[in-house]
Amino acid sequence: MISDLTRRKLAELSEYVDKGTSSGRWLVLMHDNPDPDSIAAAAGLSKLLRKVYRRRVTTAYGGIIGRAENQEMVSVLGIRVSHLRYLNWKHYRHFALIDTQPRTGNNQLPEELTPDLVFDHHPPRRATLLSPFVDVRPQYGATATILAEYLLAADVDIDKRDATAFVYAIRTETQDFGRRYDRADKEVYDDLHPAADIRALARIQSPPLPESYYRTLHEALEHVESVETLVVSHVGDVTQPDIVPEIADLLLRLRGKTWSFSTGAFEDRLYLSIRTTNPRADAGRLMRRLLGRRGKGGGHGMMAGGWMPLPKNDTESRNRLQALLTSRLAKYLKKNPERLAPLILDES
Ligand SMILES: [Mn+2]
Repeated sequence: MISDLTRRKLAELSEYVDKGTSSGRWLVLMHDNPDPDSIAAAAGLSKLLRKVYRRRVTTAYGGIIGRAENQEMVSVLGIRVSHLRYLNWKHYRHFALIDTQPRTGNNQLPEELTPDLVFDHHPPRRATLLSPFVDVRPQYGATATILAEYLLAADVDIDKRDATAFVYAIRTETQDFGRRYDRADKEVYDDLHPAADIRALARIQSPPLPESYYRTLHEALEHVESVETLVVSHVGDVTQPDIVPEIADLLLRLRGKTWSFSTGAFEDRLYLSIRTTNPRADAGRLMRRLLGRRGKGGGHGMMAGGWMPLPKNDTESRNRLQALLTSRLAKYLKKNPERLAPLILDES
């Protein structure tokens, strides 16, 4: 089940960590607003560094763990993660980026720092190649799959909590294998599923939700617009940015629609999310085109995310920006933005 590629990369990693690094502290850094994939993968890498290479490791993130499900995952599984605001970069000798890459704009690694290790499944970027050890597999559905393979190849014990985290990561990241995935994702999933805690999984999947969740959802549903197969909704200030992709996912399930787009404001940024059901599409490229030089973002073929600065977050200028982005996206998708019309949801 463990591919030759993983065995080769593990040997390369051992060579690098054993001979190319000091015994100083490691910082394993996830992307901002970490999702289950980055949380499980980061926990996996931290375990590998501790158990196999006897290194001292801190697992960290920037932004917020926003979704109730993700907070539940961390607390139910007792995963130890620290927010960067409580850490000092100077205390760390070595750095690893996980489920993200240098200069993507979705992690807090300072630009002048080159990470020792990069593990990811997003399309490879030029800045990543400067790192001494890189394992980027864009064909994989989840970064967690890569790290699970390393632990298996290194014969590190995968306990019930680890197995649960990996299973949940692969499930959410591939939307229960409804999205693009590699055979490796399915193999790791099938291998670890019997060891996972199904009660914990159930709790993680349906945690209590805050009122703000329903409030934002209500606002989003009140403002749905559509032209042909594109469906769009924008909201104002949100209490956590992860609700924006959640809205895009929900809209994409509307019958007859193949593209969805949502945005929402958090602090001084407008967060954007694009989803499509078209497996041949390149949502990441569309997102970068939409953001231009003003924002940062990217993604895979069928899903993409990003943000742009909101210098003025008053309702009027925000509305104007949201309308402009919608009409631009409609044009990219060869749909007439003039024909964008509200979707009336209360008609029976
Ligand atoms: Mn991921």
